[in-house]
Amino acid sequence: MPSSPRFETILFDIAEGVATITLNRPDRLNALTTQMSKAMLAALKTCARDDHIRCVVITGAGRGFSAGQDLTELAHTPDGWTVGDHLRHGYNRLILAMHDLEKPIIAAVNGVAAGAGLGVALAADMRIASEKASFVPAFISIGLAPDSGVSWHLQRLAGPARAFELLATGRKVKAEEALTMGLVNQVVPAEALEESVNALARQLAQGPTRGIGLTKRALNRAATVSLAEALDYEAQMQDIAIRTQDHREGVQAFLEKRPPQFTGA
Ligand code: T3D
Repeated sequence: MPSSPRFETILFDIAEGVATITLNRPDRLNALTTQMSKAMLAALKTCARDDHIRCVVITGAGRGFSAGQDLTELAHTPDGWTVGDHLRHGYNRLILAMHDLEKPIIAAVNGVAAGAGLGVALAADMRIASEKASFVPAFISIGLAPDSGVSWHLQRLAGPARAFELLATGRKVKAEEALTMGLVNQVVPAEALEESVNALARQLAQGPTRGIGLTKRALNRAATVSLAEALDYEAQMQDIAIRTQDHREGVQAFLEKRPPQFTGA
């Protein structure tokens, strides 16, 4: 079993095939610093490399998920850096790493997810929200346009009219409304969040990891191409999936009328 790498500002824990990244600045509602987004990116690279890790959970310590960019740091970008540079070196890499990781990512949204914190939550493959969670597209409240992939993800999840409304007004969306909008998969009582997420994460971590990764690739591709191209890409993914051990095990288990034992290979 691999040991868990140590980072400052985030906690990184690996157990039973599940890596948990906990944003860990609870007194600042886990507002994101440059150091923190670098640590998250390093943790995601470990998740990509390590075959023992078959599912990733991202959550926040304390009462918040993440309040987005730390606004005290935003005021102190290095000389000569534009905010665009900061985004290109930080959040853009982080959001793309989440998008490209061929393993499932669950955001366990324990509290408020604002600005770039909303971007991180929306870039996960699934969101399980505590009933205490809320979603705040905080950008416009400080005169900014969306970043961290929020323009891309929010309109795909909630539709363009709702995305515009939320991004243009900055209105807070509570957990139950987020569920009706399709922003989250499930809302659970705060005290049940950890167990609900753990159960789902363990289930995914025991699944056919390569098939799940190829599913993620197919969905990502289908979001931006024509039907003909999506069909062709599905065929390519299936050519890969059919050669996995887990495919063989799935068929064998079906024929033998027993539960499959997937290994991720
Ligand atoms: O450089 C770039 O890359 C640009 C990228 C920008 C991406 C972005 O994320 S822009 C959006 C940045 N985020 C915000 O503007 C959100 C600011 N925060 C809030 O609006 C509210 O805090 C929340 C709605 C998120 C939560 O409200 P509430 O009432 O539950 O908590 P609070 O009392 O406001 O916050 C608790 C503490 O956290 C408080 O500190 P204190 O007074 O107890 O010492 C507050 O100042 C601090 N905090 C909250 N958000 C941030 C923050 N500190 C620094 N940065 C924050 N973003």
